[in-house]
Amino acid sequence: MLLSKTLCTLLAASAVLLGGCSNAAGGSASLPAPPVASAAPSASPAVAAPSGFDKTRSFADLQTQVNFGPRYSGSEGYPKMRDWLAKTLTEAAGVPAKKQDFTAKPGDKTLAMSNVYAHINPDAKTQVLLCAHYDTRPTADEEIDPAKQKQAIPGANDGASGVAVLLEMARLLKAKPPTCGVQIVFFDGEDYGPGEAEMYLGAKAWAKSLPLPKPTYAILIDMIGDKSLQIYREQSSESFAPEINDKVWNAASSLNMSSFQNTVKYAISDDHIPLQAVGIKAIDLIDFDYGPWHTLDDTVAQCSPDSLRSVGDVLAKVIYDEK
Ligand code: 1BN
Ligand code: ZN
Repeated sequence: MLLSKTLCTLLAASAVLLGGCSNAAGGSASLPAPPVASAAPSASPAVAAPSGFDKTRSFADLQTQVNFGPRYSGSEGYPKMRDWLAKTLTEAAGVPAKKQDFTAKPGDKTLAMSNVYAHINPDAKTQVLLCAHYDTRPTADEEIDPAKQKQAIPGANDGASGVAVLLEMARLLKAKPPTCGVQIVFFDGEDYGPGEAEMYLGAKAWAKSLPLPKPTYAILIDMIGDKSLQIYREQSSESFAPEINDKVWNAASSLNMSSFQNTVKYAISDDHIPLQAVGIKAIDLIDFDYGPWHTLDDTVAQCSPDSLRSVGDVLAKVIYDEK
């Protein structure tokens, strides 16, 4: 069964469901307001200074990935992406990136896949897992033209955006080490498909063997680079780990991030579900109101450096606030 907006797992959150399964782009969302640094100490709570997240470098990482072409196991761009990712993560985090190799059997295929990860500050008591998928969907299922449906998506937002934010996070954490430990994990096979039985393959492999110690909690980011960024609390995250959603939305509020909407909107199946299944408090930050979802129009032109920075600044606040 193919995924579609009308069948999508979405749903539930009836009272707060504002837009059903539609995800028309170009809605009324506005770009996030940049954090304002206060000039002098004051009695009122200061607005936090920007984290140092370099949105230009992060956006360049997004562009680099798209330049590889489609990035699913078996594609030409896949080994280029995987090897670039391991090298770039190693340099960014200042610790060697590792690979968790696994064999996936989607449908009648047998495919080699790899999760790529690094562990910063492994001896800390609190361990936060930050994750994103680096593969891209082999089929543009949401195109209307059947000929286009057979083509692979560019995956600028759905794939490259999450990776771009976490690589820049790794650079931040290297420059200014956090008190907590941070596990950065890039999942393969999230979007293989066509149906959900052939998706979330890297997250399932990770959850099965947990190559790193079980984290205190996990934050997944997916499709967070679009120009009109609006991130709502996701329903499964809210049900399973409301306190982690609270950490994120409190951080967003303290940074005056208008792109973080403090209501539940969608229930999305994603890589956080296999993590939750093994008892990890995992949430998904995702902007599912994205018109070009699973189409050939999921391009760099749909994405914005400011959106990457908004998410990076919020994640940085969450991480640096951990003791
Ligand atoms: C997220 C990005 N997903 C796929 N690409 C997961 C998903 C599955 C989203 C089903 C909606 C419906
Ligand atoms: Zn996708």
